[in-house]
Amino acid sequence: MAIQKGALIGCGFFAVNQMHGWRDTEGARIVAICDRDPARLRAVGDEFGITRRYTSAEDLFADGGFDFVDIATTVRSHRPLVELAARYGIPTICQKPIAPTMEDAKAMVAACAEAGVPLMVHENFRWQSPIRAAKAAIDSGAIGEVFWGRVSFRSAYDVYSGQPYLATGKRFIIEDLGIHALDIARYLFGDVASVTARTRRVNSRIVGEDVATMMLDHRRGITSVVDCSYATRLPVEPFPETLLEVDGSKGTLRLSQGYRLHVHSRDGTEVTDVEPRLLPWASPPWHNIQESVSLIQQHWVDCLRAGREPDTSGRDNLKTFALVEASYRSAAKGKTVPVEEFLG
Ligand code: NAD
Ligand code: 89V
Repeated sequence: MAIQKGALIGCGFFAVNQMHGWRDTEGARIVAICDRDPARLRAVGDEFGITRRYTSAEDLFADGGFDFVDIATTVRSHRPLVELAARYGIPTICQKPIAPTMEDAKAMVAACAEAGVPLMVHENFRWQSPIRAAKAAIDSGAIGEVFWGRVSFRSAYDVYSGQPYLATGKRFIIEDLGIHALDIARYLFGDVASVTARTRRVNSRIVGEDVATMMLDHRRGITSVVDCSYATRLPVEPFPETLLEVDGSKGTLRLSQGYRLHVHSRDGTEVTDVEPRLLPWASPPWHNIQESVSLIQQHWVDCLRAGREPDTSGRDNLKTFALVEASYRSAAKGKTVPVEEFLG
């Protein structure tokens, strides 16, 4: 099988994980990188031995010589870069959040569809191995028919030092972190009809909300609560673990802190250690997220080769992004918001 050659745009904080992930990915390799900041371009180019370096995405695409592009820039540049890739007919991965608005997100998905190029959103949290272990346990039928769930991410970890832009945006935790938890809720419990949300800012040094609670009415009749906080000081800091509670007709599932998966059914309680692998380049506590980067990137290459739509395609991700939009609208209006308002 031919190796898929990739280009990566945006050599910042998170892209380093993606570059490590690409080194591990079977069937792909990065041949060119781009960042408008020459210092960041040099740092990543030198660390990963990439000699083709660009400070302009237009120049990168004009030179070509790659089969896909991985866009790892922050949200404002996602639409122009995805549309540029579509104009060049290049299959594209775009980091989350897909866009700042639903209008932009839909335009990006439409541009790729019209150009006939695959678009995957780098929505990696559902690729975390503890989340996949929980999904496999639910799908095994061990806890029966699910009727209630909770996806929870509560922490006081200083995310602002690595990602200073998180402190400055009008929107914060739902758009940046809640988006992952909302996607996990969709992954585990199915698509959502309506959302009721409440938000708060506890940390006065940031602009956006750092606490959010969302109640989701899933189309399959399941109710779930998605809650996230960066203002929650706990005796043992859980960052970046997403915890789960799932109740079913025959039992319960809990993914608790320390990567412990409890499946309780009539047969008893099984407790499994589902801590993710520590990849050679990974550094705790980030290893959970870092492993999921490798897994989603391998999924991309496998889908590209098989001509299959990725699980978190642009099309699929509109349904997750609609939950973000619905949550902000619900919190602003103090009302339950139908998700259809954003997808129609
Ligand atoms: P960052 O600011 O550290 O890096 C972004 C880089 O992109 C910068 O170096 C900047 O110069 C470059 N850039 C921006 N626009 C560009 C353009 N038009 N052309 C070329 N270069 C451009 O940001 P980050 O923390 O690495 O975040 C990047 C993205 O990754 C964000 O969308 C963020 O939400 C996402 N992210 C995802 C995860 C995850 O687990 N999936 C974790 C962290 C960050
Ligand atoms: O996913 C993200 O974009 C990151 C982090 C994992 C720290 O929340 O901001």
